This record gives sequence, C-alpha cells and structure tokens, in this order.
Amino acid sequence: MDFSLSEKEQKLFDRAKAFTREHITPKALELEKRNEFPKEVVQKAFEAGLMNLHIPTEAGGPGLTLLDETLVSEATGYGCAGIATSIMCNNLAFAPLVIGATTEQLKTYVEPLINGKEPRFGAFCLTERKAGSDAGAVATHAERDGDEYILNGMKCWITNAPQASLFTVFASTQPELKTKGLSVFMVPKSKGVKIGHIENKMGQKNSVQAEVIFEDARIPKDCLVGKEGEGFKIAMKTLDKTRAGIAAIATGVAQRALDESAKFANIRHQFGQAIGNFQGIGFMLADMGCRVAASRQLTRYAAWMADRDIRNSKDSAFAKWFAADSAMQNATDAVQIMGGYGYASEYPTEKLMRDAKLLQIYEGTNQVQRFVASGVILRESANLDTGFHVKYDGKDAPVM
Ligand code: COS
Repeated sequence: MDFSLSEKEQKLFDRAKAFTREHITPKALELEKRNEFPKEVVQKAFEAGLMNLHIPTEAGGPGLTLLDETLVSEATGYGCAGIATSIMCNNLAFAPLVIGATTEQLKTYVEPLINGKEPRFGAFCLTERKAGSDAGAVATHAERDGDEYILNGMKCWITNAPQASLFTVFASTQPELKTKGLSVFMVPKSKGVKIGHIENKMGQKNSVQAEVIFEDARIPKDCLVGKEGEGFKIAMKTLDKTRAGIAAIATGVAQRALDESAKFANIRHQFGQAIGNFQGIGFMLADMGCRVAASRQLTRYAAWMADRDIRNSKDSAFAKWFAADSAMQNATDAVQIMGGYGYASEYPTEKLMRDAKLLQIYEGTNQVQRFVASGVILRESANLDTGFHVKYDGKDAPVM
C-alpha cells in the first residue's frame, strides 16, 4: 500500500497550492466584503488550468482523475471555501454529463465551454424549494413535444447560476414514477431560462447561489442525457463523486484552521510562556491535526475508489460528513484558541467558521450522508456471517 502521491499528482497539488498562496489567501478577506462572484480569481484559475479537470480528452478536456480534482479543491479551499466552490462548481455541473452523455453530446455542449479564452460555466440544477434532502421530489417538469422538450419549474440554491451558460437540469418526465420518472437535460441559456432571487448567506460569500426559473423553455430532444427515467440514478452517481470534492475543500478549511491557530499558539505568550505549551491548548491542536489527517485519507480513498469505478456511496458520504464536521470543529476551536483575535473579522478564523457551516449543508446535509452510509451498512450486513450463530428472534435467542 502506497500512500504517497505520484510525481504528477504532487506537481498538480503544489501548483494549486502556489496559486492559492498568490491569488486567493492574501485577497480572501477583502474579496469577501464584495459579496460577489470572484470573476478575476476564477479567470486566473481557468488560465492556470485548474478548472474542468475531469472532462475526458475525447471531449477536449484534460481527462484528469477525481483524485486530481480533490488535490486542487483542498489547496484552493485552504485559501477560501467560497472561491474554491466557484472554481470547482463546473465539476458538479458537468459530472452528470460525463456520466450519462454521449461523447457527441459532450463535444457539442461542453467542449465549447471549456476551451475558450475565458471560463464559461455550467450549473447543476437539482434542488427545489420542496425538494432538498428529498431529491426525488423534484416538481420541475419536462414534456416531449415533437423534436423538443418543454421545461417548466423552478430550482433554487443553484451555484454559479447567474454565470452559467449551460444548466444540467433534473426534471420529471413521468411524475407518477417518482425517482424512476426523473430525467436529466442539458439546457443552454435561452429566453425561457431566467435567474431569480440570489441568496444572501452568512459565509462562502464569494460563491453565488440563485433561483433558476424555467418558463416554457424549449430544448432539442438531443439535450436529454441518457434515457428518460435515468435522471435520479445519474444524480446519485454524480454526488458519489462530487461529495469527495466537498470533503477536499473541507480538508483545506480544517488544515487552515489548524495552521492559523498553531502559529498563534506558538507566538502568543500568557503567564510567561507560549499558550501552546498549556495542555488545554496543545491537546486541542492535537485533536485538530488528527481530524485533518483522517479527513484527507477518507477523501482520497473515496476519490481513489471512484477513479477505479468502485461504488463509493458509503465512502464518499463518510468523507463528506467527517471532513465537513472536522472543518466546522477545527474552525470553532481555532476561534477559541485565538480568543478575541479569532472572533475579529480582520483575522481569518471567524470567516473560516462561517464558511465551514455551509460544508455541513450543501451537496447533501451531513444527516443525509449518515442516511446514505447507514443504508449501505444495513444492506452489506444483511447476510453477514460473524461466526456467532445464535438467532436473535428464535427460541434460542439470548435474553436481551
Ligand atoms: N448510485 C446508483 N444508484 C443509486 C444510488 C447511487 N449512489 N443511490 C440510490 N440509487 C438508486 C437506488 O438503488 C434505487 O434504485 P432502485 O429503485 O432501482 O432500487 C433508486 O436510486 C432510489 O434510491 P433510494 O430509494 O435510496 O432514494 P431516496 O428517495 O430514498 O433518496 C437520498 C435517497 C436521500 C440518498 C437522496 O435523495 C439524496 O441524496 N438526497 C440529498 C440530495 C442532495 O445531496 N442534494 C444537494 C444537491 S447539490 S447542492
């Protein structure tokens, strides 16, 4: 078993870290005040080749792995989770197409978006006002009309929606079939596609989420991805992959919280010594370091599985919730260790704490992750032979 990154992976990681150090970390506090999409930084990330990594070479992309994506997301997440989300959001938007679309469809609809001089964006449109955790309850509807589909409905909390020129839309083609009646479409921006309310958030202010409204939006029938009814499974397969990406951003946040507070604990003196020497602080740092290491390993393992086409629903759920909870805990501890400095907005830790909260919510709440994982555990253990052969519900059952 080899835990090291290959030379190529290490180079990509180093390149993304250098990018973060130059273009994200020094500007993050200032950019956050603008509360808008970080256009200039994303343009630079695009020019540096840090976007659209997973688009296959046949469709004009670099054809990199999910592990590669997690390296870039961890590095950029270290600088700012909001900016990292803006940069990596095309991964989420285009993943259903990489999973379900033909090479021809990718060449027609995705290739032109990834190879220009400026970054262009996709938006993953699953969530609705009444379909959040219950993704199968989507009410947006697509109806076949000759050689077209007509879309009606409204999505919300759609990342990069105002910037997007292609929307990956989950819509019901047979509502009575529930999850089996969902289909996925590539929807180019057109007059039937409108942007609604833009969300105001406590953190990740350099990532934009908005409503997308479809009003008799007509799209050619070849915008259907896969077959009618395959949408829900494509959505779940997408999230199995992309949750590792969120876990990577979270690992970056958790590492940053550790680094800022460890640096502080070395230089801040009270009672005649550095505060890191007090067990109360030192043990907090140790716990924070352990969370970072565990988050990173879970993340890379989930990505490694996906890159080998091994189903990773449970492992990407583990990674997402553990890393997001670790980011939240580490950020909270960092604020505590740094006291007043930690709470002040001139220093990075209060932003880390606000940014981390969203990691526990988006791409499936951490409760949904536990639901996904427990479902797999129960299925895996249904016929498990532990070697202990007493029936729990028969006459030889032990007294419980
Ligand atoms: N890969 C392939 N197939 C999958 C799958 C996966 N990861 N997960 C589920 N499926 C299949 C199931 O096998 C089932 O197929 P069959 O009916 O043929 O057996 C079907 O999909 C329905 O699955 P399930 O019954 O588990 O669906 P639920 O409605 O119970 O929903 C959860 C399951 C909660 C896991 C799902 O709705 C979910 O992930 N919700 C969160 C959505 C989310 O993350 N939103 C954020 C959007 S991005 S910001």
